[in-house]
Amino acid sequence: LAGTGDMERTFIAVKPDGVQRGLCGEIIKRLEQRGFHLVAAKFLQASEDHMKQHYLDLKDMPFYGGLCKYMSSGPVFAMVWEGQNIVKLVRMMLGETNPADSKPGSIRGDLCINIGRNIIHGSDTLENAKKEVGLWFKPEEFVNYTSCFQPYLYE
Ligand code: IDP
Ligand code: MG
Repeated sequence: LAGTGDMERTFIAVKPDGVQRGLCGEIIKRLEQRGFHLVAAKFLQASEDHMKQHYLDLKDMPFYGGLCKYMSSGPVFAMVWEGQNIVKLVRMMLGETNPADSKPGSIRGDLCINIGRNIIHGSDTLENAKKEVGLWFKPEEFVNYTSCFQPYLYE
């Protein structure tokens, strides 16, 4: 986006529990209302191998196998959003990994209860965001367009 130096992209996915519970719209609404800019999206069922790759950093955790199975058991809504400082801001919007520790007002604090069913993924660092965006999306899947809100969101 013109006139703004620190634009970032982050990878966000509504997990199978969030899709089943009909929360895609609510999650997209919150990201839109914050002012973030959607640049890619797709609705798919990921393979277990794909989820193992996505969660590779957690391969030694006891819940890794179950997590990857669960994440590939049903549809996910995968998206890339853009905005200034978006990686950190989205992590704040998500709340904590455990919904029980997430403040009201956050997505997990408002919409879910259990750590294994916490409805949404968001990249935790800019470096991981770049990896995840590349793992989930091909270059031709991005849409380039200018948001008419841009001069009212950024100085
Ligand atoms: P994050 O999603 O907040 O980044 P991570 O630590 O990266 O959290 O863990 C990835 C996902 O693994 C979590 O969102 C959650 O679904 C699951 N998870 C994390 N810790 C546990 C656990 O202790 N038990 C079961 N599932 C867990
Ligand atoms: Mg994580």
